[in-house]
Amino acid sequence: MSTRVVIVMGSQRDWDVMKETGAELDRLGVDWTAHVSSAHRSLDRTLALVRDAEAGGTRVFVCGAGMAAHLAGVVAGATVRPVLGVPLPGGLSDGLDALLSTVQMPGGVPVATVAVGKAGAKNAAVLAAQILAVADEPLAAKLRAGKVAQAEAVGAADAELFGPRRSS
Ligand code: RP5
Repeated sequence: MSTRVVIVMGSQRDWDVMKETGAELDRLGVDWTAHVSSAHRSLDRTLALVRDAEAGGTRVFVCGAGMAAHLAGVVAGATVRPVLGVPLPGGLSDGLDALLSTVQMPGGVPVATVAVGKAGAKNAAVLAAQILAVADEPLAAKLRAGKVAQAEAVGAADAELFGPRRSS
């Protein structure tokens, strides 16, 4: 039995960003596991990992990689589950290389690509949860509560900076 979400990253150095995905999934109560497995350096291991996870019941893959970031695309080629790609900073233009490598997939092999870096890693977790929530009403309720909390935080920030709202 596999976790519903599997996070894969190309290098152990990617964990500093990709741990944001795990932290957000924890906040949402979604089970996950993470692995280091490179599309370039350990292709066979990556393919075996994806096939085993899918056979074990994994619903969504989140793949983080930097530079010539082919990991999400390779995983997408090996599964029919949704693949979310997180481009990681550090290469050319601090992640522009990874963004283009992750997002520019050929027709028929989609990778849902999120923002570069920590915001993207967090959003990949939220998006994975939204995919799961299509068939998980308690999780959908948590996501709705998260939206309400976000809106309240914006209102609180406005009030803190500029005082209570006055009607005109
Ligand atoms: C990518 O190359 C990895 O995802 C990592 O972001 C980048 C550099 O990897 P290391 O050489 O630091 O292991 O495949």
